[in-house]
Amino acid sequence: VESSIPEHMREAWKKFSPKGFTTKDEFESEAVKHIETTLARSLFNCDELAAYSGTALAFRDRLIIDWNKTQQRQSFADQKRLYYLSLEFLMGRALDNAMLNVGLKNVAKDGLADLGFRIEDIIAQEHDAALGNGGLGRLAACFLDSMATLNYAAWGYGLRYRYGIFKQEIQDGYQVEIPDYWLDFNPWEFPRHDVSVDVQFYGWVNKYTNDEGKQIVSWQDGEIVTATAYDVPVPGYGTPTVNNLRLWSSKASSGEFDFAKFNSGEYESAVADEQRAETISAVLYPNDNLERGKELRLKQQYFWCAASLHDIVRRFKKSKRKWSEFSDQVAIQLNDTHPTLAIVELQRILVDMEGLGWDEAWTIVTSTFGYTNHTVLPEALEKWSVPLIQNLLPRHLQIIYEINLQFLQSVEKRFPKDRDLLGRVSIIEESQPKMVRMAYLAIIGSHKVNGVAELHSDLIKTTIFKDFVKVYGPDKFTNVTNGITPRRWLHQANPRLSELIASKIGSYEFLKDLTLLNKLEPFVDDKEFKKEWAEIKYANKVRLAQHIQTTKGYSVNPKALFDIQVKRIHEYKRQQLNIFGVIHRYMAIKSMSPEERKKLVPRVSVFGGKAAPGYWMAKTIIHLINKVGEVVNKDPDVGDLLKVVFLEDYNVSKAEIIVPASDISEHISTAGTEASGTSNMKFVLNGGMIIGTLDGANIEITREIGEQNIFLFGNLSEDVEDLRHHHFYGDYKVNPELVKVFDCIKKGTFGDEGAFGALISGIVEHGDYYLVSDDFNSYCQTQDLIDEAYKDQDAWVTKSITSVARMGFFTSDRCINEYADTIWNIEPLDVAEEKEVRART
Ligand code: 73E
Repeated sequence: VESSIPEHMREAWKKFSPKGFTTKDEFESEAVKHIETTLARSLFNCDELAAYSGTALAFRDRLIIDWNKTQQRQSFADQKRLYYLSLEFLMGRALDNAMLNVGLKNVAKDGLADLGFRIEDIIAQEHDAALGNGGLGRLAACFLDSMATLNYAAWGYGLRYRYGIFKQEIQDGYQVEIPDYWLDFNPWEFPRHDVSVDVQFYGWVNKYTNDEGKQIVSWQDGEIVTATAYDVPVPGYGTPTVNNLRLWSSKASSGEFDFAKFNSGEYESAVADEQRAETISAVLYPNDNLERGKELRLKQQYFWCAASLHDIVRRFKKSKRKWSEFSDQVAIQLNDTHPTLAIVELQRILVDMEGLGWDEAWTIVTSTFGYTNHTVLPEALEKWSVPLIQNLLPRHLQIIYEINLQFLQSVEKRFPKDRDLLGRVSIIEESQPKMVRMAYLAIIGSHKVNGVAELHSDLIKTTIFKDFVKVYGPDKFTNVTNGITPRRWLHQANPRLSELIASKIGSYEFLKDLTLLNKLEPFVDDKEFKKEWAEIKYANKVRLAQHIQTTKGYSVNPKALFDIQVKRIHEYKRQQLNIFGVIHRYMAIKSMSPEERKKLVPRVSVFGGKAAPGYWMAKTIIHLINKVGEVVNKDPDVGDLLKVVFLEDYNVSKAEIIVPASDISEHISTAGTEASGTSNMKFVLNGGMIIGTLDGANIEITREIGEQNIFLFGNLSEDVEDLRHHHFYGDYKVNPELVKVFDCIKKGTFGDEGAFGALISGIVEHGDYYLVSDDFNSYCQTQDLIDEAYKDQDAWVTKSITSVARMGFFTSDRCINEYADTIWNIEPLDVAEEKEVRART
């Protein structure tokens, strides 16, 4: 590794380079130093926020040391790297995670106690980094954790949004969105003002032949926006590896913010230019599983892809290797189609800027990229209008057409008689206006395409991408079932359970090799162990009940069955089925005698999740849940037997409280619609049961934990199409029990009945696309089975322990190793030596 410091002067550097604290005293000294100097506060005005800041800065210093070393080690090792391109990284809080990963949480806890603070209060000061919508963004965060923990040389590339996902408030039962400005104090990011890339938009394409007779293509006279890098350290668990997440921020390029404009009196227009540039990275689009084709979104996508690609290419060029070795050094994974323009951009760099021939360049491109599909929902599949791309990225549109031409010619050669096939696989949809189908471009530009759970990977091969299976053969398509990091979703969220498990199986090794959980199974009949297991679940429920008390202002009984559905609000996820089931239960209770009521299992139904601001039907579902809660929770006939709670502003840090507290969680999407789901894994790993459909990863969870340990219901994905058809053309009748629920709503039981009309008519009159009525019976019956099963607490705890013991497969470590072996072709870096050095010092 090169250095500008002469050899004989390096001793001084080495002597004084910081080692980082390891003891309680050293931690206190570092934290107090930061509070008194960096923050200019003192003993007399150090509140919890200042204590958080001091603690975070102390841990940050420690991370930076390992981070710098990791980056040096990775440059030196000169191995192939993986770049994970994702528009979303839903990281949540960093401090707790950093403390656990470097193994110094107890040191900090004791140190903070010395200084007069409780560590939980300090951790709770941190603002979530909420640069994502839901499962897709959180998956990216779990992947970063696993890649660092497994010592892969891997970088994340994303956008540094000034506003993450909005904060949700409920007013009068309605969702209200509040902007999430989160950058006031963010010790976890490092601006790299020396790392920037100029990105061009608009302009025109100039083609000419130069003096040597060579075809030159130049894209010129566009607007330039500068991308500046902000780096976030990503520590692995129990390893010196700290990887890098690079987020790009936009600002007007210095050329653009033109002093000439000032001088000629155009001050306002100069400022306006500046603002327009900054708008690109200003806000995360708050839509989950929905694409709306907004120009600014396309600008975000290109801005981020171009900056990342230029950064990657710049790093490769430093190695002075031949271009043909590019894909031996670089693997790029596309998290959904959002970064598909990276394919076009790399082709442009190689052909237009580096002068490679088209075919040579295209071979490099296709061996570099892998594409992960996360959804089959038609409204989520990205399509961009040709005129929009033509205007914003004129050269890229030409390249897309060229890619399409070459591809279609190759298809025509292999299937000369199939004219329809050409139309079906064309990147360009021949509509008015024409559209670019991003998923097709991503498939054609990648060497592997994967789905995120077995059923989903089968579905994409037989439905949306079936023509591409015909063209490429089945081997281009593969499955990598999603996973979650057990560090955050077990050890951090549920420390007592993690400790109990460690005490039984002898160590915390299971956090690095989750299959070791199977060592728990021999203990399923251990009375004392079962008692502690149940006590921990109860304590977690008490904690959630306290959270409900402080945020909602009413109490729920922690002895009741906690039934939880937290995820984005979406018709396909069917929160409406859940709330209709709750109303059904409410009506049943109302009709019972006091004696009958005594036999019931008390239940708390917890909902949480955000609706996209423009998704009116999802907002109506939130409204209904809240209105049902208002009525049920104060009904004296009901008392503790049923409570309905809508938790506001569901996010990662709240999930860490909610997930460990469930008895049952709901994963009830219409079969075939939820690609994987990942919270299903989190809930089971924390000892909760699932009520679910045969959809996404529920199917593999069932296979692993056993059918007797999950509550499945509903129609199968292979029957969905026929059922939908039947709704329109058969003798379709809404389930009579559901009709009673609708009548109850229409009577005005939950206030203004008109407010919920669309929810009902969608089912009764408009074909019930999500099969709520078809699945209602089976759903309610299964809920009854759950009540029965819950009465036998001993058998319930057996199910819980057995399930946890069999969840080893669902770690994101397994998932990342599969990507590394079958898609990226990368090996972990050896850090044994580094660990030894650290142990000695
Ligand atoms: O089933 C989940 C899956 O577990 C799926 O809906 C989600 O990705 C998770 C992780 O694989 C997802 N999100 C999006 N598409 N699939 C999406 C689409 C557009 C914008 C934002 C998110």
